[in-house]
Amino acid sequence: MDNKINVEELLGAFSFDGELENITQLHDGHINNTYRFDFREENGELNRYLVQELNTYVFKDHEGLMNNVLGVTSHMQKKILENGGDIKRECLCVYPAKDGKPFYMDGGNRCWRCYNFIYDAHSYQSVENEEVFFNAAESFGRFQQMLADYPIDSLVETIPNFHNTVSRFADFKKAVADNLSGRAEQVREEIDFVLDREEDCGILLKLLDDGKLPLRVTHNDTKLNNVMFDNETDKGICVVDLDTVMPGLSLYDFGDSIRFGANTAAEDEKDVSKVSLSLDYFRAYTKGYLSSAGNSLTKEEINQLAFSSKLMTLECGMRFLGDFINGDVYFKTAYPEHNLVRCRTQFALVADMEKKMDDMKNIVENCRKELGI
Ligand code: GN1
Ligand code: MG
Repeated sequence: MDNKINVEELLGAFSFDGELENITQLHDGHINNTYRFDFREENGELNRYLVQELNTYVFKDHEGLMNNVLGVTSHMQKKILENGGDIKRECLCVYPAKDGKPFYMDGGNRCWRCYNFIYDAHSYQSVENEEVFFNAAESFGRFQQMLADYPIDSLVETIPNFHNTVSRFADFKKAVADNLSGRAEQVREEIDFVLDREEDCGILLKLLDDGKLPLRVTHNDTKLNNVMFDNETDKGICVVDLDTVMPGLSLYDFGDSIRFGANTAAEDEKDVSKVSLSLDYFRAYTKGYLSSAGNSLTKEEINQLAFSSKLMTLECGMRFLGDFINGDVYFKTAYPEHNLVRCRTQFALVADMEKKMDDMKNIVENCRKELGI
């Protein structure tokens, strides 16, 4: 996506209150382009909006996606209001375009949407202490609880087979076979790392097929920076980035959180010796998640929490490596080897989790007992 935006056109497309004062690009995600628009009213009041360009290469069905987002946010807003909460701080709110649609297609066929900007809140790019991660877990657990009674069949799959690790594995093998960028030869070791773990890819899907794991409404992109934390209390107040809310396994959400947050290094750390799984962070997240969502989880879901962390890390690494081999067409990259660096951190983390799998399972078991679940 190109970075130029036609401000005049966007000002005409949505109803903003006040005079435009400032536009700031926010650089959090790997997929969409995000801006904060600041408007000043005559009485001095500042109104901030989150304006986002949806990546339509990644999300082919923008209409279905925005209907999902409208549906789940309305559902959550009702619950938040019933609990006396503040929807503009605890939930994303879609501000429709002037034509009433939840998005706006500009003259260049780019898709835009507008949300409330969550005030007095911040996000984290990495876990700073156990409490932060515990609070993130509580937020994602609560999020799942709020959507537990949402009509799952009304959701479209915004990216088909998003966490289907068997089809991800097949896509990966195809990327290697096609070798569109000609880069496959230089990453033989990384390719073999994935191929050696084919069996892991089918484990959760087999449990789902056998009726041993339930399908739920899940977030599917539970990175730490998709939670907004209150500036005063540092509690997680709002889960954002709802583009991949779809039917899925609770384990996808748990595992992906661990992948990102319990890594002692950044997702794109070049020195892989810094990468490891923090068992303390793993424990903190497990406690937070089980204390908010634990009662509704089945025994088998709890049994698979540790394994799901490894599987989601493997999946993400395989996606980064596949994209590197495809020529960096999916994830935004800041330099040519970026996806390769990212996949190496993921594989180093998988290898460390394999060593620590028994410890991780014991932690889950102890947390479960402690909480009486
Ligand atoms: C993408 O957009 P962002 O940065 O929250 C990706 C996730 C990956 C993540 C890796 C729609 O998430 O699946 O886990 O990057 N989102 C999509 O950092 O592909
Ligand atoms: Mg995001």
